[in-house]
Amino acid sequence: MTQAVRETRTVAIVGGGVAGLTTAMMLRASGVDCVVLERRSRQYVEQRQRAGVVEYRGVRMFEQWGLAAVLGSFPADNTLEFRVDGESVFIGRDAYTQELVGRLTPQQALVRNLIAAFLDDGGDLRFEAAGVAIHGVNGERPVVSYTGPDGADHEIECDFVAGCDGDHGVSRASIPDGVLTAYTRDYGVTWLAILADTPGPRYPTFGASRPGYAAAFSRGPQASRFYLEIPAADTAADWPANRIWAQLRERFGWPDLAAGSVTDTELVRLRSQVFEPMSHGRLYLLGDAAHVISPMGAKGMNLALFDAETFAVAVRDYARDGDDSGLRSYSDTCLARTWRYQEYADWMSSLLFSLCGEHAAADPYAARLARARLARFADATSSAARAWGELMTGLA
Ligand code: RFL
Repeated sequence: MTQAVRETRTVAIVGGGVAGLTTAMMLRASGVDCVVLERRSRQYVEQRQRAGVVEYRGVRMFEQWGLAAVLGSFPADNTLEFRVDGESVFIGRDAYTQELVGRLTPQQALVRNLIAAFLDDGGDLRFEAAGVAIHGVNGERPVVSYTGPDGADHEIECDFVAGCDGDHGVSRASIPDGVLTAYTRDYGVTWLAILADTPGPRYPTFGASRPGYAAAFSRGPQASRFYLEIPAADTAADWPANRIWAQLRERFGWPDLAAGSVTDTELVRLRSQVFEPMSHGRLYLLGDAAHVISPMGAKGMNLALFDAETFAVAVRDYARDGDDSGLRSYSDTCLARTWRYQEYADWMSSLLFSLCGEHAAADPYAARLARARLARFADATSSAARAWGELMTGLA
C-alpha cells in the first residue's frame, strides 16, 4: 500500500464555492497559508448558476479587500417591482436604498473570477478531490484526507478546517450527533426555477395573482431567471416551455413577455434551515454548510460572503497577534446576521404567498393585510422603507 502524501497548512478549506474561494482570497491577502479542496471539476463549478446580485455590503467588503475586480461593473438597482393582480407596486425607492446599490454579478461569474484571481496569485486550489474526510477536529491539529484525480492519497494537517462544502457536504456531517441543533422551516411550497435566454425585466419582479406566484430576475443582457410556484407533485417534465411562458405571462399580467429558449429547469423546495453553533472544535462551518435560506430573500450567497470575511479576519488576528477572540465569537457573530436575513426572507415569503393563488383564496384577510404592509414599504418617505432598505443593502 502506498503512503498518503502528508502536508501541513494553517487552514484547509473544504469546498470551492463562493464561501470557500472568498475565504481563500482573504486568507492569502492576510498572509495566511491555505489550501482549497473542491470535489468537482473547474468547468463544473464555473458553470453552476444560482444567485445574481452581490448586496451593497458585499460590494463594499470586496472593495475594502482590494478585490473589487471579481465583481464586474454592473450596478444592481435596489428597486423591486411587485405586480399584484397585474398592478405594479415598487419598493426600494427611498433615497437611502437607492444610493447603496449592489452589483449584478451572477454567482458563476463571481466563482469564475475568484478562481482566476486565486490561481493567478499562486493560490493552492485542487479540483476533483474525492472522498474528502475530516479527522480530529477536537484536537490541536486536525487532518483532512482526500484522493486526488491521479488516485494518490493526501493528508493535510492544519490548524483550522473551514467547512465550505454546502448543504450536502462532509463538513457538517463529520460533527458528532448531538452537537448541532437544526432549526428548520419548510414552507410546503415547490418552485420551478427556470433559466432562459431572454432579456430580463428592468427590476427584479414578483408576480402575485390569482393563478399563483412568479418571479423574474435579470442575469445579464440576454439571460433571465424565473420562478413559478407549482404543485408539489409536479416534475420538470410537466412544464414544457410553452406552458412556462403562458404561466409567466398570466401571473405577471405581461401578455408581451418575450419567450426565449429555456436553458435549465430545476425544482426547488422552499425551505430554510440553520444549524447552531457554526463551529465545533477546530472546524468552522461557513455558508450553506451552516444555513440554507429560501431563495425568496436572495441572501444565501451574501450570507456566505459575510461568513467568509468573519472567519478570515478571525484566523488572521489569531495567526498574526495570537488574538483568538474572533474565533471564539465566530458562531455568534454569523448567527446573528443569519437570523436577521432569515427573518427578512420569511417576511418576503409570507407577504408574497399571502397575495397569491390558493393562499390568498384560503385566507383573504391575510391577503388584505399583505397589501397594507406592502403599501407601507412602498412609501419612500416612510421609516418602514428605510428599515427594509437596511436589510436589502446588508447594512442592518
Ligand atoms: P456552494 O455554492 O454550494 O459551494 C459548495 C462547494 O463545495 C463543494 N463540495 C465539496 N468539496 C469537497 N468535498 C466535498 N465532500 C464537497 N461537497 C461539496 C461543491 O461542489 C461546491 O463547489 O456553497 P457556498 O459557497 O456556501 O455558497 C452558498 C450559495 O451557493 C447559496 O447560498 C446561493 O446559491 C443561494 N441562492 C441565492 N443566493 C443569493 O444570495 N441570491 C440569489 O438570488 C440566490 N438564488 C440560490 C438561488 C440557490 C438556489 N438553489 C441552490 C436552490 C437560486 C437557487 C435555485
